[in-house]
Amino acid sequence: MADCFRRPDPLSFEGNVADNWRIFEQEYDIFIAAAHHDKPAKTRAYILLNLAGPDAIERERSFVYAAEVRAPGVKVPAHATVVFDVLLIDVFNVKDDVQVEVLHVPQPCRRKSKKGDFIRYHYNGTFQDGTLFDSSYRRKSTYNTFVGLGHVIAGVDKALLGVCVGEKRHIIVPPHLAYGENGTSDLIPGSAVLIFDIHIIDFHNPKDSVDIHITHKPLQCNNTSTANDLVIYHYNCSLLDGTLLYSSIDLGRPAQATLGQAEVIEGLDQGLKDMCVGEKREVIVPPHFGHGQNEGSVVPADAVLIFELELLDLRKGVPQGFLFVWLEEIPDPLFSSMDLNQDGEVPLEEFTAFIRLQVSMSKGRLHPAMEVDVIIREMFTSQDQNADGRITEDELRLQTDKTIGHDEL
Ligand SMILES: [Ca+2]
Ligand SMILES: [Ca+2]
Repeated sequence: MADCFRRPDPLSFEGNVADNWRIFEQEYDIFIAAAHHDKPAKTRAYILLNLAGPDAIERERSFVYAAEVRAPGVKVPAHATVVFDVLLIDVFNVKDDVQVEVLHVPQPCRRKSKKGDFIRYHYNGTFQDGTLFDSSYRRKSTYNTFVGLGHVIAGVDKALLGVCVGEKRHIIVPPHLAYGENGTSDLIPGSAVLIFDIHIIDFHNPKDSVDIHITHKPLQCNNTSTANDLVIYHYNCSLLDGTLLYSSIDLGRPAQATLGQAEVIEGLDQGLKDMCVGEKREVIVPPHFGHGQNEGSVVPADAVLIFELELLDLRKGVPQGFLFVWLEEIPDPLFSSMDLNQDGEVPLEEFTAFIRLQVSMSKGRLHPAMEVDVIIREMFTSQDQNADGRITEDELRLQTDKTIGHDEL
């Protein structure tokens, strides 16, 4: 039957169609939806000719059709031979399934779509005579839907299963797997065979996690990124069809972010963790770890993103809300350690010298994403409670951080 689904050459014939039925009957066990070919497409009255049993009800329906298209005021006399002028529009068999021709499968194909996935695809929809009835390209927006759950016509729903990202398919959907005998609105006439050329842009499953592929791991990897660290990195962010959305190269400088503090989308935050300097990765971020259903100026709604990452530098961090942490035991007594000249008060210069000394001896760590002088001045200001420009012993307070188990300045 496969050949029956090739778009037929328009088959126009005049004369008594009953004679022509016989011709078809010998060749096909098919239905033909036929139309009066000199009427404009939108006003075509479709009829069904059952070529398997041309003497049955379908013939009566043909007569109704003949009556409908007659000139106004003209009656079809009883026992008249009705002459049809027929153009072959669609050919299909009620037993036919959707027919799928795979035109292109990109390699590698990480995985194939399955029931419950959410898919974004472009398509052109045409009738068998080549008329375009719908196109996502014309709307400049992909069609987005769940697969295999009956959200689209049965034929398309089935043809969207088992596809790869980037795959192109030519699919032919018989009317019983599309809009049936009735069609829909003005767009699809009854009993129409629909042809879709589809291009899969991406798909994901709502249960997908962030997919991390390490593409280069340096031999030396002692220190890896974790929450609160400042990471400095290059990145490209693209859609799965290869469209580049953002690139740190275009910005002219590397990007930076403090991990674990919602400075970047969650998927990127995850993708930048446990990374060592010099490491390269490909990170695939499903929309629920990205921009979700929000349509951005650059990122389409429900889009899967792919990041190519290279970690350039890593500065170990401090817990959220802190400016400085001790890496060793706090000097005891703290105030007299800080009061370098032992005059009973600590002005900003002395405080700065003390903190810088702790950092240079790796006894303490400052917030990695801020200017050192800015942090130290902020720390000083919060300790100098009466704001007279010096810290005294009774002013000094420590802040408790339960996550690292001791008190901090
Ligand atoms: Ca002093
Ligand atoms: Ca003071």
